[in-house]
Amino acid sequence: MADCLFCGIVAGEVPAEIVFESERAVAFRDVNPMAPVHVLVVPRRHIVNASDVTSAHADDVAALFEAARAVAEAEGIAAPERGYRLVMNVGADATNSVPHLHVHVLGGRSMTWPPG
Ligand code: DGP
Repeated sequence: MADCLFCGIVAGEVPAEIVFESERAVAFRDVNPMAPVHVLVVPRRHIVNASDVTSAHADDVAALFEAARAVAEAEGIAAPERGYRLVMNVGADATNSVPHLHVHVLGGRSMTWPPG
């Protein structure tokens, strides 16, 4: 989609440190990491956010979770030995800033609950 930052990364038009790619998903390091491992997993297909997901996106959403697991394994934070947090922000109160569906994969340190 034109003017979408993450579509630009998926297309290779915007630089990013890509750590995993599959047919339907791309993973790259967050430019502003909140943890030793902070990777964003996005569908290649433009979907605005989690509240826009329908059954028509089932393959894309499955690909997101498969990619997140692959990232966790590659980064050495997979459960049960370590563990990680998956976050999807939706809307202003959640500080959602990029309107292209993405999962934050956060790990490499102990997390607090509830989140701040
Ligand atoms: P969210 O709040 O869930 O919309 O998070 C968007 C994330 O995207 C935020 O953690 C920072 C990251 N981000 C913003 N611009 C860029 C960029 O140009 N490159 C990369 N790699 N990450 C970005």
